[in-house]
Amino acid sequence: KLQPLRKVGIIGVPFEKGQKKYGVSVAPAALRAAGLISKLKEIEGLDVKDYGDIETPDIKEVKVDNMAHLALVSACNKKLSERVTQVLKDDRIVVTIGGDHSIGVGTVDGHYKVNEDMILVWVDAHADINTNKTSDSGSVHGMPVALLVTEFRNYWPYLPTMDWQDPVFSIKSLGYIGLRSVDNFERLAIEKYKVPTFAMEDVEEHGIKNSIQHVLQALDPTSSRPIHVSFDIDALDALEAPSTGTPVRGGLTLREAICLMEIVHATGRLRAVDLVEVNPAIGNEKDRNQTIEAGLCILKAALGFSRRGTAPRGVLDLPIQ
Ligand code: EXY
Ligand code: MN
Ligand code: MN
Repeated sequence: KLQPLRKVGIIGVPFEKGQKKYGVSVAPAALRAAGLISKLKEIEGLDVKDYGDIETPDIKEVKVDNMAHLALVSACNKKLSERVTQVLKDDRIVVTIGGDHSIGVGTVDGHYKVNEDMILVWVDAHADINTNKTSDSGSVHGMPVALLVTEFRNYWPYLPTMDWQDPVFSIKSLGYIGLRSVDNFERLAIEKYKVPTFAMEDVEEHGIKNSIQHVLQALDPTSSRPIHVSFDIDALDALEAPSTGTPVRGGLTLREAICLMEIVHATGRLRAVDLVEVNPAIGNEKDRNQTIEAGLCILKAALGFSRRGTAPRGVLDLPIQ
């Protein structure tokens, strides 16, 4: 049986070539400057180690139809995957700070190599399951799920530079929460493969608590499998997290996101969490601070911070005069 882990490893990924806007690459630095490490260390009993940033080498681009910067995306994710594997082998929960959502390829690939029975909860306004044939934008941050799942093999052409990544993760181990901007073929994929999906109207109907519980139950009825949460900050309503590249109104509140993460934490089976698409270069200072603060709250909830507060350990009374 999986035991709760109280050790975490942080990886920063200053990468933004999976989409077109400047700024998502500065998120790891901005989150660190906002006290990410020290705030996580304040959580009772949590051992935090910073594994630093993944640097992407300067390499020659390859040409693939409707797929921008594939060689760079690939190089970054290859290094990231190896680092994620290392952190998990060190017996730590891996916390990856993006970067755009194309880095989900590396985090899930690296996690799968350690825990083949992992389940993946993709929390996002978008489904990120386009192929280069179905994508309107050609941006790889809209494609990571399609690259990862073995059932999609035949929908892809040969992808130069991607030989290191053999898609072995099954779409049967994937669930979605927060969707509200889904392309036609993405919806077809969700229906064809019966992906447990709580889009915003489903969250509306069932509440956030039942939504995440249903997804976890559907993917893992015996409550025994390691959990990976890939959290795109644009899952939050654009009013709560304005500094992001593809904002969509009508999303989760920060309270709902915290609640979701608290439930995942309570399982004791969280092994990997990604926080992606924070873009400190979008909006004004208030927008930036609000978005970063929301990101920190979400990570803290995932790692055991309690809104109820925590009494000092082993102490039975207040200090006497
Ligand atoms: N579905 C659209 C596309 O493929 O271009 C939008 C994708 C946005 C992806 C973001 C960050 O989650
Ligand atoms: Mn995304
Ligand atoms: Mn998104």
